[in-house]
Amino acid sequence: RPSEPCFMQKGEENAVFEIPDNYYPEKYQRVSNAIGNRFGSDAGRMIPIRNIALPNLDLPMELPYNEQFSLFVPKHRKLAGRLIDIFMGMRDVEDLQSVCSYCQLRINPYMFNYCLSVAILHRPDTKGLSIPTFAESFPDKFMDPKVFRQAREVSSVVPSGARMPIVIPSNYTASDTEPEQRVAYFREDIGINLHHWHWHLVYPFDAADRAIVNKDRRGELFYYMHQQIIARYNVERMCNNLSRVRRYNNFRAAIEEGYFPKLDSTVASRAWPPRFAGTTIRDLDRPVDQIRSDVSELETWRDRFLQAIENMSVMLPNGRQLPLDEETGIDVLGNLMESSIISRNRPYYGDLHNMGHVFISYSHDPDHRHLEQFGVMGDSATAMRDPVFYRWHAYIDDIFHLYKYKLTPYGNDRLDFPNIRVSSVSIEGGGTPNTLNTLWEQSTVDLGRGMDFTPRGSVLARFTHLQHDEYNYVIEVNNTGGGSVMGMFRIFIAPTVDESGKPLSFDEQRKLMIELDKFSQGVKPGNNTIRRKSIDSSVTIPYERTFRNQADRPADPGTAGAAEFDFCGCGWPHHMLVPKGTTQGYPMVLFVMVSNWNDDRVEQDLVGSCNDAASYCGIRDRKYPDRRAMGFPFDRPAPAATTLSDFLRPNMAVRDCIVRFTDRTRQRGQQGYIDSNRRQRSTE
Ligand code: CUO
Repeated sequence: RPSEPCFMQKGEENAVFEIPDNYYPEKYQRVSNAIGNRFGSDAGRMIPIRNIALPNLDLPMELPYNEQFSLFVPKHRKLAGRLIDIFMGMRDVEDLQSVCSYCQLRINPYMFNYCLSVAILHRPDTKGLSIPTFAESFPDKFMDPKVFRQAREVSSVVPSGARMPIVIPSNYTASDTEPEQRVAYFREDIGINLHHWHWHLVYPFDAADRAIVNKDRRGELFYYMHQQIIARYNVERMCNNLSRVRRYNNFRAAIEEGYFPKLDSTVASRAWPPRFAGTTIRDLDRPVDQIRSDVSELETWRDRFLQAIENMSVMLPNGRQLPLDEETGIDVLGNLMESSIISRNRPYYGDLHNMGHVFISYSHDPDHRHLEQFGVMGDSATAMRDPVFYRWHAYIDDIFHLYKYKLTPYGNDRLDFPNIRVSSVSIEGGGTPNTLNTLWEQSTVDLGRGMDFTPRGSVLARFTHLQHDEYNYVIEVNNTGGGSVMGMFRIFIAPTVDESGKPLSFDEQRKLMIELDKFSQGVKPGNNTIRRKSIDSSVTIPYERTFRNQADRPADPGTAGAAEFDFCGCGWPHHMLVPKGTTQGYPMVLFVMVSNWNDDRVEQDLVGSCNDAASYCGIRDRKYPDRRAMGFPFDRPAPAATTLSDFLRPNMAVRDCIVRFTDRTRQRGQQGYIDSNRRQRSTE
């Protein structure tokens, strides 16, 4: 679309750029006037684009316009790195606008969107600029293509004001015969996939400018954010009568799980390839992607990791050894594993995690004989849909755990908080105490921006997702010291029994601990009752931020909420804070620990930065706001503790609670329910 604006101000959705004729690709130059007139007719404001001497774009243009783009493919990474440099290097916003206008119809749209997003996020003069959420720009990565056919019909037949939302079916990728389908609501959740895409946007692993990659504790955050995904997924599986995910640790064995994504790429005009059950990864030789790698290479890299952990030291390129200490070891391993450009030795430890994605995503066509592109595992916006994502990341996670097993367990000096006693923790909500309630909810998202049809205007689609009733944590803390102190409150939840109903050992349970919240709070001498709302979680971002619905956007375009950009789009979607539970009530244990904020705090100014989902995403331009290891106190084993109660100290407390799921559907913004049995299950 020649007029698609790169940088418009809020409220200027109708603005149209006046693009110099020579910026149009040759095939359009003769008709550029007609194109300008067509889009200009409903324009609110014409914005002239500066005609500048353009940088050399040959390298990024090597990726064909109509192809998929993957950060995991080394060649694509190289092209994207170059384009990010170009965008970062433009003198000012006007010049950036010019080069964007030129790129718009020439550069692969997925790569263009990614690189521009990274640049906007990191250029000092564009921080705070708003760009459309990825689900609006590329809805084809998130939902059933049938929706788009309907959307086209709706948009051409029904006037903008009278359009009813299109219903996106849930549960459409497999039948109930496939047990994995029981957790499809998690894997295919739009908010979860958006979070994952945003996370990798905020923490790119490749760019010529090291500062973009070299963020505080980014390797450790790679480990922790994905560890939490696995913990959450495992709990979700256990709620659905499935066992915890099996690691994909034998690269020669067939992958039992198949996945048929039922997504179409509108850019590539292709369906995303499926992976049949029982597929084995094979040696890759795809000259078109400049990939040539044998499965044995993955095994070599894996063995070197295991060796490094065994020795607790990493081989450096100069032959010296770098000890993996307890402070920074996990960060070093995370950067080696992903692997990012700040890997301490990429030639030796290779590209294990990324190439795992690549091998799996090309397993249906490893030598390109069928001219197929990669499967969903190749794209951070779609990877979490596939059951194998969790098998791969469970394996990656296991390697990190091997390192954690080598560390000295936390002693009282690290766990205690003298004079602070947590006498109880509980949950209060609308109904029964210590009960968390979950249900289905229907919400709307605007597809208008990602649909290339006329007339323009919003096209709302309605989708169903898990939701919970909001609740409060109530924590009773007694301070027997002489003065007020600051405490860091760490709240987790985990299942109590395993798949067969047996109580979980401490070591199993700690790996299933889901972080729910973390906050600092003053504790005065004597008894304190602390109430904390679930909606204030440090893990999640509100629904409005995940989807940035037109309807939900703040009314005043000048407010911070409206202007905050994609860093703030990173955060676990709030509607997925609580696992689904079961209709009978799934037993879980809530845990709270108060640690000494004086030991944990990081001195920094947080004014103006979006810091409300810091647990999994960190804080923009700041240090990770907690000095302890991520996942503390459950990141290390505690051999002395057989059960969670053995582990407890006076400054910790637990509460048995249940998560009760009700199979009903609520409309977002309404209190009432509609009966699930009457829920519309398809768009037909
Ligand atoms: Cu997020 Cu494998 O790192 O997908």
